[in-house]
Amino acid sequence: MTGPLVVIPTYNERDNLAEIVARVRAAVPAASVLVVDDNSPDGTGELADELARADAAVHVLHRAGKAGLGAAYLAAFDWALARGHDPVVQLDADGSHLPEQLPQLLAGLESTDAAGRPADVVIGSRWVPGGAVVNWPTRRIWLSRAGSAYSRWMLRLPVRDATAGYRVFRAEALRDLHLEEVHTRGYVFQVDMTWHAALAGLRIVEVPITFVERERGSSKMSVDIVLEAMLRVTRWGLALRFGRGRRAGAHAPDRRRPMPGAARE
Ligand SMILES: Nc1nc2c(ncn2[C@@H]2O[C@H](COP(=O)(O)OP(=O)(O)OP(=O)(O)O)[C@@H](O)[C@H]2O)c(=O)[nH]1
Ligand SMILES: [Mg+2]
Repeated sequence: MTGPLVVIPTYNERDNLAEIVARVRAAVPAASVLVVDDNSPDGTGELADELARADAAVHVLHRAGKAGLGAAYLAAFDWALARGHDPVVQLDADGSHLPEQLPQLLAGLESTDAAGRPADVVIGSRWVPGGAVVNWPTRRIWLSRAGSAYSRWMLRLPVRDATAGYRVFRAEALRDLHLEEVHTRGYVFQVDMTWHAALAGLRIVEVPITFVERERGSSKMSVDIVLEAMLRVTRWGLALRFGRGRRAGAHAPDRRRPMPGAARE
């Protein structure tokens, strides 16, 4: 059981799940799906089980309770690596990430740089030329752009959309980026993963996507989440500048392939 795995974390996505799974399976028939449900009270987990019974390429990881997006993904990465899946895709259940664009993201892995190096990580990006956001209020656009710009500047990240949630990782990249050092569990997890990918010297490529605001179900985004992200990024950025060498807890500098512009001491 190898090949690509699309991980879909869910918390109360009963109205969205069946459609998104069907769209993923239609867009990339070779890809398996792993739904990671945090014991959603609305019955998303039971629905996921039904979908898994109907399609052998659909799997479900049930978790005890809501522990955050990052925790769900870290569990999913272990699951994927243990079973030999490659690459591993992150995709929201709410329809914001179009499965129909997944072939473009997967193709991004093969795009080479001047030295002939393929990508290790592909980010589906709203903020590169060709990227777009549909149905977002202006204030949400600015919040996202500002968050990305701040993270980019603070952590010297080589990406425009540091908070994006639509991503592809080579299995090898997940092994190289020191997941055991990723301690965030909320949405800042996405920035944390970008930061660790950069620290590990991985080649990150951004592919433009059209991001569509959810139509059904409710957002789990809150002021607390935004504040947590700002605080963490500020702390990491300060440690990067003024700490002794690198941020506390960062892994040893075994960067295989140093990347211009990547965060470094
Ligand atoms: N397993 C799990 N999934 C989660 C958790 N929090 C959010 N999710 C899922 O993660 C994905 C992204 O969450 P959203 O609520 O859409 O967050 P968002 O896209 O930043 O916010 P909106 O733009 O308002 O939708 C969705 O598929 C959620 O169901 C969690 O604690 N555990
Ligand atoms: Mg969403």
